[in-house]
Amino acid sequence: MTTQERTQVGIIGAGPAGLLLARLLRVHGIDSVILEARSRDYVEARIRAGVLEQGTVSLMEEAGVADRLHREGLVHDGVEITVAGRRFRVDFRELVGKTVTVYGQTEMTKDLIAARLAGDGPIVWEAADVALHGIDSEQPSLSYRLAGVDHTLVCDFIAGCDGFHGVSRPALPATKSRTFERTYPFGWLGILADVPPCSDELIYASHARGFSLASMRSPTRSRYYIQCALDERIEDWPDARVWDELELRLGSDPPPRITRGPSIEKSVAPLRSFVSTPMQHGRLFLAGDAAHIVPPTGAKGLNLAASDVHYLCRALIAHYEKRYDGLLAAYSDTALARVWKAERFSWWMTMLLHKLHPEESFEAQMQRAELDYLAGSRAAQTALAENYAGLPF
Ligand code: FAS
Ligand code: PHB
Repeated sequence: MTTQERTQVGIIGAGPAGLLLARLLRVHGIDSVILEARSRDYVEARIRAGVLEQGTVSLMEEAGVADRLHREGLVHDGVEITVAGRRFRVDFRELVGKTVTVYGQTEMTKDLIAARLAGDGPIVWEAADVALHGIDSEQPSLSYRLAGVDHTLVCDFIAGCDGFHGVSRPALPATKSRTFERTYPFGWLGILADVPPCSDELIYASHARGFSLASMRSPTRSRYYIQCALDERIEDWPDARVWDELELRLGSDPPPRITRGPSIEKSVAPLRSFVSTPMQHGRLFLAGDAAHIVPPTGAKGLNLAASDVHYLCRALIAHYEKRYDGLLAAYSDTALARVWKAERFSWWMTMLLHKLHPEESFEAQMQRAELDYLAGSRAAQTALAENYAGLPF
């Protein structure tokens, strides 16, 4: 027996993209249903991004879920960059009049789920075998299984917000899709610990031993990353070894006040640049990691999901409120214009700061020259600030 339901927008995925889209649609009176493969506990336990651009903060305000973000988020005017132990600061507020907000993706997800469940509409948790049907028709549908019962959700549009490993992107006709990809020969070992951050702002560090990043989640919770080999095993990195390596890589000018403590999460993530074009076909629209991935060096992944959602939501509102489909037709081109600039910046930051080349190679000299230029050039720092703080939507 199959149970049939109906909604205006069927959303696959309860990550930031799916949740933010659902919330913004609700604010404009548009119904949606979210189908999520995992449990609520699993989704709310994921540790991921930490830096929100002003545009993302504005979308959370528009969605009416920014109260805790404003109470607990840390507004940062800039970042520090350390090169072989020597540190300089890039002042976003002074250079481009913008700031970023440090607020974990985990918290953003919890805020959006709470708003959703307060009456916006259903999130179907642990929806199994989600499949897309009729995306070329005017009445696409999603089938899924829940607790052994087959369901069909008939909708006007499908939003594929199911991340890099989801089922949406493969549903686009392969003959009409092109993918662009760059993988990197290293990963990031991330550690989360309930210790005070070593600095008031983030520190991106380039060092002969490899890249490291000092970030945070709150005045009492720190998030650190070190560049590592792709095949690194977590069991080879006891906490003490991670803390020792961070002290070596984060420089000594002045030495950061690293407070040690037991890790509450430790993992290795690969880095990748990836874009699948176009981001739409028929009544299916991709948003977020379902369509593109950036290396986290530029803190763009979550923020790109937000700008995709901004464009898609604006287009759906025009369809329902004005019967105008021009923005829907232009969605992929509009979103990709911003995606490609963020892909470039994330690739540039990654190539600039990571140990990639033999010490005495020409490429290592070019890296050092670019870092030296960045350290002393207002123009170069303005370009970094403009991209890091977020290009306009
Ligand atoms: P997500 O992957 O977050 O969400 C997709 C959702 O769809 C998930 O809940 C998944 O369970 C669900 N789903 C998947 N397949 C499904 C199916 N078949 N049916 C139903 N549901 C399905 N970005 C940064 O800016 N800074 C960072 O430091 C950073 N660190 C990261 C670390 C890791 C390990 C990873 C994987 C990503 C990181 N990112 C970071 C990027 C990350 O934040 C993403 O950009 C962000 O989660 C994108 O959000 P979504 O597009 O919603 O995708
Ligand atoms: C994080 O806090 O997780 C973070 C911050 C900035 C980045 C990547 C990750 O570039």
